[in-house]
Amino acid sequence: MRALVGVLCALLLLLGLPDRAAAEDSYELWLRYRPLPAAARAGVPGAVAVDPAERDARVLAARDELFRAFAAMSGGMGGGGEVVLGTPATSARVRALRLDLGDLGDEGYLVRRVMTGGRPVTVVAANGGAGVLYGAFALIRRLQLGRPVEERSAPKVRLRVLNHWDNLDRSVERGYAGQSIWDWWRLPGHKDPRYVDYARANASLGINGTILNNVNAKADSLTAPYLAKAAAVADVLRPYGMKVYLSARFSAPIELGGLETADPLDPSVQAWWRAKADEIYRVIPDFGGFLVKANSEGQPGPRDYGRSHADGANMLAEALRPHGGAVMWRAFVYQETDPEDRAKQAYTEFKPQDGRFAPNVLVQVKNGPIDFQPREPFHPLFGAMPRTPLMLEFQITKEYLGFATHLVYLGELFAETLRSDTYARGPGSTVSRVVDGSLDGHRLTGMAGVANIGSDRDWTGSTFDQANWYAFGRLAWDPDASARTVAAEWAGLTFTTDPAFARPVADLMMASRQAMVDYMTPLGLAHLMGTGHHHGPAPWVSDLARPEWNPAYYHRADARGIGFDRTSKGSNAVGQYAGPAARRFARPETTGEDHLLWFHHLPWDHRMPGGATLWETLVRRYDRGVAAVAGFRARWAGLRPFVDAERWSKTADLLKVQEEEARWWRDASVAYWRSLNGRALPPGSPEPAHPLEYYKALRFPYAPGQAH
Ligand code: BDP
Repeated sequence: MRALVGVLCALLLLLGLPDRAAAEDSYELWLRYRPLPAAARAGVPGAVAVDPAERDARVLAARDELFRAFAAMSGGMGGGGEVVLGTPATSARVRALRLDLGDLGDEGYLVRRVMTGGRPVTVVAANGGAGVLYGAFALIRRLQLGRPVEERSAPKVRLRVLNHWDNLDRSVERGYAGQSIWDWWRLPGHKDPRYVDYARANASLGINGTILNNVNAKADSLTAPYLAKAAAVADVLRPYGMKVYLSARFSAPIELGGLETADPLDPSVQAWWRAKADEIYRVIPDFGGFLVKANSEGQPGPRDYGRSHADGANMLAEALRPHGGAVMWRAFVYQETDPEDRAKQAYTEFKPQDGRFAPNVLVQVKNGPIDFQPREPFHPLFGAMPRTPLMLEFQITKEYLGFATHLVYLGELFAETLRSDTYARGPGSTVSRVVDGSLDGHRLTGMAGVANIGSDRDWTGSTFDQANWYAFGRLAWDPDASARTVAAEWAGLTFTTDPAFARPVADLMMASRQAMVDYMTPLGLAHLMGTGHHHGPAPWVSDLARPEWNPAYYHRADARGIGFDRTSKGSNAVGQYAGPAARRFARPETTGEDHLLWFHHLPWDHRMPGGATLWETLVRRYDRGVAAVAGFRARWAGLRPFVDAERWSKTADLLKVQEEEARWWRDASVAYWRSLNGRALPPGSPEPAHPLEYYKALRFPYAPGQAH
């Protein structure tokens, strides 16, 4: 029997040979299986064995992925023995090895080299099918990177999900990579084969769920035809360990059910949601649950009926509970009628509700208190709601960070938030410990990333934006992972492991986020982007209907100074942080440059630690940002020998645009600040290319990704 399996595998290896002539168009992402260097090829396993009775689709998907990878990596010459994969429950061979899988949970895995019957065997073992799948991808990754194959790993966070802000007409809110990959119109009849590749990519990172539709949800996604479409997607994703979730519109009982109210305490509303949940689980038996944006930016919610967020979340949680589903209730709320500092409103609203949420509710909190800016301090809710599982929401798509044009590696932004110390339970109370549940003993934990995926051939609009999807997945698995290690790993998988390439690229990626902060919003400034589309600088805008839609609301600059006073003399947002963090943010001297103008309004002549004035330092930061991008271009030019023409050129083109746009940001911002303070530029700093009026007159009616 075993011999037969071996022959079959060898045959499949041959059939699975990839088309090497295929262009390098970034479609393969980091799953770019290529022949390994000759010396390493012999070490690639030549056969893959699962128990003949194995029925778990995830184990079978793992087997198929290994076939595919080994065939390509070995050039059909794999001789490094056999891989055995499975769980002790379903595989006699795995069981016989009596491996210690005790601490691996449902999704962890063990990859181990063992000798059985005098032959080397690589075993990929786990307690469940998902773990086997993740272990298989880990084995592939390690072979691709030329690392020893043994690894033991388990995710620290339970729900690792993407949030697609995708509309039913295939437009993507804040999407910069084409249309939605969800072809709702042709679903369920046609399932684009791309969904399988999407699932493979996510599974390779351990992402185990996806919310298919925009948080600004239409009720239609909950109608029977759209549930059938979502079910078809779920069928494709299931073998890759991914669950489907939906964004739920809170007023759906009115819009779909014909009820007069969506009041969460109304029995007819509760019954409607119960019936809806039952209906969903009939077509998607492993449905993950609902994501909800309520009473935020015009969305309906429980507050419309004088009820609390907990009332609303718990009502949905009750409908999902019999089926094992969860509610992800977003804390991104602010009201135009509320004069309170926008940075404070989520905390003010949610903190008092700690302890009131049902056990299957997670409150989903953005990384910072405003809105996915190039840099924000961590959200004060982290650490402030010990009795509620808080899920962290990052934005992978770069709405405020140069769309898919600018090269900005977000791994460092993510890691900066995760390692921030909230001090909520004393030193070491990092955001990562809030999120992984260890700080307050939560078992239901989660991390969400607003997806940057679209129908573009390269998925994310640029090759380097793939790294942000990658980094999100790796950090959701292990929030303590190093952003730099992840960057180097991604570069190795995506291009080449040659250290002469991977190292400088990882350096460039790590520097890219600070460069952007410097040329866009240095020293803690935020939300100065163009109205609506968020493309380019518009710090002068101050005439929009809602105060907090105006950049001027955030920078508060005038002839005398700049910055938002969030100390006790101002909005006292610092008071929402725990002791040592609050003390640090309370004074300019201890706040540090990164968040200086976020927390403080300072005179232009304020002396910075190095002796320069705030104004000089600000201009120098803009200059430094522009210079950094020029440096990235030069570095990328030097890396040309390592990269195929197509991917090299597109990246080079985008870097050129980025440099131009960095200069635009710098020039427009400097011109505007100077129009307020009337000061000269520091010596050697160039004049803006155009007068301020030129920048003010620029319009971008067709910028991508706009809400509609
Ligand atoms: C803002 C986006 C908007 C989203 C909103 C959200 O501009 O399109 O709907 O966040 O997170 O940043 O709900």
